[in-house]
Parts: sequence; C-alpha cells; structure tokens
Amino acid sequence: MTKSALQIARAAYQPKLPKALLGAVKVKEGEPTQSVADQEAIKQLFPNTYGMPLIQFEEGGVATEFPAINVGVILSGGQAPGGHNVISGLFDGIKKLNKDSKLFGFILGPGGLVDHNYIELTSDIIDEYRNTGGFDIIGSGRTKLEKVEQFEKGLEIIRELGIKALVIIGGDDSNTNACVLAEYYAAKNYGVQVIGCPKTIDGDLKNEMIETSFGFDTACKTYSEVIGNIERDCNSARKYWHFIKLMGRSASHIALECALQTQPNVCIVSEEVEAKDMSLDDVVTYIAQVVADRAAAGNNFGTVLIPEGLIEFIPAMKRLIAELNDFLAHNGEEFNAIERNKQREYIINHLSAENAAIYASLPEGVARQLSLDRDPHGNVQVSLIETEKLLSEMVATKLAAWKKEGKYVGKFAPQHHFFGYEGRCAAPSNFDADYCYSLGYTASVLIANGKTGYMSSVRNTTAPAAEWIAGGVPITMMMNMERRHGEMKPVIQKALVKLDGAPFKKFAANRETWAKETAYVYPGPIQYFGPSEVCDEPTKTLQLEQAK
Ligand code: FBP
Repeated sequence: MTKSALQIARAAYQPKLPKALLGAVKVKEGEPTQSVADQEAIKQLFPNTYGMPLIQFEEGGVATEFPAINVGVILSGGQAPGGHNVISGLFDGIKKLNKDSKLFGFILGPGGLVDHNYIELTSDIIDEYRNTGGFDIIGSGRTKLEKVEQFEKGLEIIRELGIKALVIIGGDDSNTNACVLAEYYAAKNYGVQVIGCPKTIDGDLKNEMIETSFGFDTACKTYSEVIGNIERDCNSARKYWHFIKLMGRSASHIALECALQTQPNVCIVSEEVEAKDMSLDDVVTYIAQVVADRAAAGNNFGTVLIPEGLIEFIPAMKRLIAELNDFLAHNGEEFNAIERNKQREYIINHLSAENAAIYASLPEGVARQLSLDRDPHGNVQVSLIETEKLLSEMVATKLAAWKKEGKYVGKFAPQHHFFGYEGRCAAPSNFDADYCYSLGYTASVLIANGKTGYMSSVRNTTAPAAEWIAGGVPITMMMNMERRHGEMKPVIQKALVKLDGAPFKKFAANRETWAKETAYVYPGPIQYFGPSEVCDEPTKTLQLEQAK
C-alpha cells in the first residue's frame, strides 16, 4: 500500500496515556449510581446492571499474573477520527495483561457479530492502522442489536472464539445497545462482559463523567480549517454569501464549536431556536436582517453556519416530524406501496390539521426527505435535507420583498456547502489520537477487572494527558426513557447544547459583533508536529466547559 509522507511519519507517533495506566492499576469504586431520569423504569429493565458504582483507576496497584484473554471489538455507526486508536489501545492493553491474549474484530459493525463475520487483529494489522483516521480496519455499520435472537446468534461465535469480553465503540444509540446486551448476558449468566466506548463526531454523547466523545475534536478542526478558508475567500472576493451546513444529526455542538473557532457572521444554534419557539420564518428573518445590515455598510458578503439538525428543532417542525415518525412506524408498508407522486397527498390526508398544513407548505424536496426511510434507530436522515439551500432561498425571497419596500439595498449571491463526510475520517488530531488510545486501553483494564455494562471514561482532558483520569461509568447511569419508533424505550440521554453553558454564552456575547464586523479567524490545518500550544489544543467547547 502506498503511503503519504505524513502517514509514514504519523505511524511512529506513540499516543500519550494517563499516568495511572502506565503501571499496575488500583481500582477505586464510588457510591452506587442512579440513571439520569426515569429511575424506576430503567432499574426494572436493567436489574443486573443498574446502580453499579463509578470506577476510577489509580496508580500503585499490585502487579498480578493475568491469564490470556480473547476480546471482540465492534465499530458501530458513523465514522469518527480515532477509532483505530481505540482498537490499538485495547490491543496493547490486553497484550500487556498477557501476551497471548487475542483481539477479534467483527466486520461492518454489530451485523458482523450476528453474521459471524470477523477477523483476528494481529499486531501486523494493528500497526498498519495506528494513528490513522477511518474505521476501515474492520468497517462499521448501523445494525441495531436489540433482539434476543441476535444476542443468541452473537453468543455462538463468542463461544466459538472463546471471547470473554466485547467492546462496542459507538454513539448514544450503539452504547444503548451495548448496555442492553450487557444486561442480557448478565441475566443469562453467560460470563460475557460488554464495555462501551464513547464515539461520535456530533459531540452529543457527554455528561459529567464523559467529557467529550472522540472524533469531535478532529472533525471540528477539519471543518473549521475549511470554513476559515471560505471566510478568507469570501473576504477577498466580497461578492458571496456562503451558507454552510455542518453535520451533527441532532445537537448543534459542531456548528457552535466551529463558530467559536472561526467567528462567522451568523451561526444558528438549533437548541436556541427551540427554546425561543422560533418559526422557520423567524430564523430566515434573522439571517436576512444580518445580510441587510451588512449590505447597508457596503458588505455584500458573509458566512452562515447551519447545524444539520435544525429542522427537527423548529417546534412546529418537531411536532410534524414526531407525528410522521409515529405514523410511518405504523403505516410504513402501506405508504411505500403508494405511487410516488401520490405519497405527498396521502400523508397530508392522514396527518392532523396543523401538521398537514405545515407539511403542505414545505418545498417538495424537503417534504419528501421527511417521509423517507428512517435509519435503523428511527431517526430522520437529516443529513439528506438541504437546509442550507432551503434557508438561502427563503432569505433571497425575503430580501426581494424588502427591496421592494425600500428596506434593503444590496446584492445577494449565495453559495452552498455541506461539511460532514469530509471530517469523519480525518487523521486524528493529537488530542483524539491520545484520547482514543486511552479509551481503548481503559476498556482493557475494565475487562481485566471483570466489569460489564460500563463505558470507558477518560476525564480531566484539558490537562496534559499524563494527568487524565481513567475509569468506567455504568451505562445505565446515562439512560432515560424516550419515544422511538412509536414506543417508549430506554436510551442514553443525548447531550444537547446548553444555553446556560459557557460555550454558548461566549458565542452569544460575541455574535452581534461578528455579524457586523468581518472578524473572521482562520484556524488553518490540524498540526501534528510542533509546539504543544499549536498541536495539542483541545476544542474551545472543552476548554470553556472545563474552565475552573
Ligand atoms: P453517529 O452518531 O453514529 O456517530 O453518526 C453521526 C453522523 O455523522 C451524523 O452527524 C450524521 O447525521 C449521520 O452520522 C450520517 O449518517 P450516515 O453515515 O449513515 O450517512
């Protein structure tokens, strides 16, 4: 395989580990835990894995001989930079326990476990993938592990390969699956441990014990580099308004982080739109006003950041989507059997009056996207909705009306971008390379200590890596009950942008200035070699959230 010069140099990078993990580890157990909400319901559903204590690893343990152990690993859901380092950290961790330990990777996500599709990950393979982006070492998939038949089918190959523990690297949905699987295997006394690792570029799998999900750092830095380049182009040509949609299915963490890094003229934060009960027209009016004010100052250019999940946060749209989700969950077959050109009418005829009216008012393309197949977890595939075009078209219409009324004088020429897939497989930043390696290594220590139903946790991440705190959090602690596919289900609570949190407050305090002035910041590409302040800086979000 031909490799780039950077790939070759990067292969030699030795990720940093928290110092507690360097030698023999002492295990400190905390108080019993509770789920974040719906305690009674979660306790009933997870009688074997509910209430377990928090775990912290400390220096000064006693070195003991550990028998060789076979471990399975699964990459689940969307790619996120650093996944290969979670696997290499896990590999090095189990090899350190005993050099004869083995790691098996299931191919193309949780489906690989059910279909018995796997490879043994030997040191030759692992070495090829250290510090690289992507999930291609074993591939990823979105199969939802939720049925007893799947758990039992998985057990067959687990037994055949002598696997004692399974590590599931995924986002909130996949870690919910990990928890359900851990509970099932514990209830059946099968002696198979299940450990989760927090992955997602979306940054919405976080809480007190999980400071950030891996991949968020690298993805945001990659997008911010390109946004900065666009801003500089925009400030050079001074003739375009750039509408940039950013990935992040639900929460606006990516858009907000990129705004903090690049200081655009507008950044919409979905959580604020919802909290202020804004309509689509309110959002459009806000953007159009910024455009008009800049035009009045002679600036017919600018940048607008739009979070991918916006549509679902506009309260009226949210009500529409909720009804559509329930309706399609129960009538999907009938709907799919209807001729394509009659589907819109069919939906309008079956929705409540309020939602039917909103659905009917949407441009054809957007309405169609809302009624397309959900992903296996029941989510609308928001990455397919062209919100950036929808908004710029509506802004253009509003500006044309204002022009007639004499309220706007200027030129409005939009350009559209969607950044998502460009960042998901970027070569991990030093932060993600170190963080992921530490998460994988921590998983091996949780396994060695017989834990199941835990997620690897590495905290204190704005300090140098040596001072990071490694341990485990019971996954049930992060759960609540939510409506999915028309039914109440236990799921890990998504962390949305907090409007009283430091990152949003910093943005809100500056956005008026950024709207009027051209105060762009150009972060440039991720640096892997050089001074620590250039190469190791965590995200602005993490720095602001963790500021003491
Ligand atoms: P995960 O939550 O699985 O990490 O995926 C995140 C994400 O990248 C979202 O930002 C995006 O909406 C979605 O995946 C796209 O999914 P797909 O890769 O199936 O197109």
